[in-house]
Amino acid sequence: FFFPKEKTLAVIKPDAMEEHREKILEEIRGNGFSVTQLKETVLSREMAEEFYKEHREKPFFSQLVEFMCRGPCLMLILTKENAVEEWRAMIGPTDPDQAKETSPNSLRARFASDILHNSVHGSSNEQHAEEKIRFIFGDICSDTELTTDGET
Ligand code: DGI
Repeated sequence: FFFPKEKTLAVIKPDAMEEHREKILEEIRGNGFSVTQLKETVLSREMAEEFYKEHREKPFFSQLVEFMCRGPCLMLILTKENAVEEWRAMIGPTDPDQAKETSPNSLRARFASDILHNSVHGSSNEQHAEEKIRFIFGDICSDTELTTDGET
């Protein structure tokens, strides 16, 4: 059987690293994602600004950048059929108050403290996933490939 695998970028943000990291990793694997790359990084201010450049004009941009570099993040490439959409569903809406209403089992509903400190990131579409994966991990994983389970 050939599965068209899709990749997405997941980030465990600084607020969730100490208390929730292991639980989040366990749930990622439990939901059938393969973690194909993983690295722990403290983002520089420049990297955080570039990572969230789409939000440069937003009133919360400086808070967001500050928060993202306040401690280590765990960056992961997740691989699965329909990975982008499935990881977004697992993390839930941006605002944990909304998440508690609409998706109480989501990671943000359970672990996020507010709309800024919301524990996890997930790419919103395939193009973003590819761009952010290349930005964080370099060019090694930027191709799309057909894989059989367990081999490339
Ligand atoms: O894709 P998301 O992370 O769900 O949401 P996004 O791309 O719209 O926003 C990126 C991050 O910016 C989000 O995870 C937290 C922060 N953010 C978004 N909207 C607000 C916000 N921070 C504050 N303080 N206020 C907001 O309205």
